[in-house]
Amino acid sequence: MTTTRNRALGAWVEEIARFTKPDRIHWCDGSDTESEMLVKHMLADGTLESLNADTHPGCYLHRSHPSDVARTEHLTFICTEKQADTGPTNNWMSPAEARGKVWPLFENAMEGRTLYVVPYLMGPESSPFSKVGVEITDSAYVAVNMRIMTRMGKIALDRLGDSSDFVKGLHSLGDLDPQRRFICHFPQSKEIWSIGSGYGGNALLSKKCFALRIASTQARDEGWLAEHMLILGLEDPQGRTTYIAAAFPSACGKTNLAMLIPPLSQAGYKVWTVGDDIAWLRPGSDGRLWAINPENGFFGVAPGTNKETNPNAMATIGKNTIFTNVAVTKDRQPWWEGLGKPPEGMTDWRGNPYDPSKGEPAAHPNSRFTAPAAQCPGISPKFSDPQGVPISAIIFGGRRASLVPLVYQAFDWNHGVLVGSMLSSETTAAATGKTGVLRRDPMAMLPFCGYNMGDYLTHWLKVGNGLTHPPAIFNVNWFRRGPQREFLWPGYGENLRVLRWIVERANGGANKNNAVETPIGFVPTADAIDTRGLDVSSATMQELLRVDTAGWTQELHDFGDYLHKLGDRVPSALAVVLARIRLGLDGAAHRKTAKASVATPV
Ligand code: OXD
Ligand code: MN
Repeated sequence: MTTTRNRALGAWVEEIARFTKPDRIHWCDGSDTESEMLVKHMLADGTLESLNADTHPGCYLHRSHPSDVARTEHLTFICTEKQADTGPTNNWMSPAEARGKVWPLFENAMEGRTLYVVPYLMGPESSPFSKVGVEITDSAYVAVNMRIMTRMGKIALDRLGDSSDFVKGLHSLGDLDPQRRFICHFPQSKEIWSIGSGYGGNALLSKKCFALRIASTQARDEGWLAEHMLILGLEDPQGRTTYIAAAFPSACGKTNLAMLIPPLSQAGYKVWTVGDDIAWLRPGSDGRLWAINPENGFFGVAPGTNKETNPNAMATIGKNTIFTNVAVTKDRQPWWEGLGKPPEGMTDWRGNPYDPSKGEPAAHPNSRFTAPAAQCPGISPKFSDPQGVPISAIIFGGRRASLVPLVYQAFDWNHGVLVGSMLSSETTAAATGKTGVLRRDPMAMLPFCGYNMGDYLTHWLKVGNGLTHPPAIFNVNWFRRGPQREFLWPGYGENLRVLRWIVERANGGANKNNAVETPIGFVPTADAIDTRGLDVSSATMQELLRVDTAGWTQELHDFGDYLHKLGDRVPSALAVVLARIRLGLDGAAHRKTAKASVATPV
């Protein structure tokens, strides 16, 4: 039985139900009563566990299967007729192969289970830029997470009306065997098939699958950008707010930056959170780039989150939050590494008594919270603005122990696209077991770009060159280390000092007093970043802002090799900018040698 008058949707649900054979079908309306009913069932069957209702009202714990604890990039496929359209950075499967290999796994997969139809809206309710998706899932946990992460239920069906323009996401837990786990994307038909995982980006199909992989292809076709970016508004003491979008690879502190609380020394400034993970950016009729956050909640990494690193996140997750794979204290409070000394008598993320002597973390390093955006104390008043916010600056950043300065500004849009495409980050121990392995991650979109990366970079050039007032583009690196591997920059709230320089540059144009031109871009002058009250010496500041000519020559050489690997669809305009920067570096190296030879008495 369907509860929709939308013919395309009704027919699709019937087709899937015939094949997957659920015991019952439930159409999600997104109401409180429905959520309470789902939670009650999950508490009864053990999918959820209750948490301390005094300290964490409305919060629950879920433990995923221990083999299903993160996105699985090697099992994630883009399914296009031609492999070249998927490109060298994605796993490719032809639609025919997917039909032969993945589709049969759905047969009878929902026997004994409920099929939930989850209609959802990506973006603010009345925004012309919002899009509708429908996820069919056999996981009630997914349904309640989707209710937090998106505008879910009736609101989406109302928006859809009788249109057949929606992204179809089919998800089943299957048997959770990694051998039978696939996450397939069909950009042409705007479909997603995910089987064998109940976790995060693999299962909440609105997020990485739709809002990035499928949306990036829609954006290419429709002239906009779907990006792995936070969005924030920085309000200055005069009450002017400047909006910034920033792309960082996973595990570089995006949520922390999006929710930054200025330290006391920066009183008068305020950061407003518009989004922490995804931005849909559109050229406006005024020639500027406008951004909406398509999501409605935060799916953040728990470990490392505490009152010092991210007080706003801590306030956000105090109620109505689902915790996944965290540890739990004796009095049933959620716990993770970063919250201080482990209390006695804890249960670890697998549900076993926690034994600290084993040296293993109590919470899984990728344990998460799913929390409503509206609960964030710093949520922007523009969060649900149908037009979104105008972006004045775009920031790229990665985790680099050496070479990359604390901040620099690209010369122009095309150079900014090069800077974004050069984005790279050193992996953390938690992710790979090896520290310091450099992973190239153009625009932080390596796992999320739904088409050929060369075409994607071409599209970036096209969108920016069509803007009369493009955002200024910057690169930041909070993670520079000194000789003892100590961090040179304090990071966290103090990053506001760098944001202030960025906003000043973006708003004031070329103010020669606050930057010097170097071969790699504009770098702050020695005193352009406010370091008052910081334990950062001027020598350290100099080191943080130094442009190491020889190091950059090598970096650009290595990047040239990488661009080559991205294939022949990389835009030649990018190679031209690269050559220009290399020439500038050669000139600087030459001037240095000449100066040295003049200075050295013979
Ligand atoms: C995320 C990610 O979960 O980028 O947001 O991995
Ligand atoms: Mn992300």
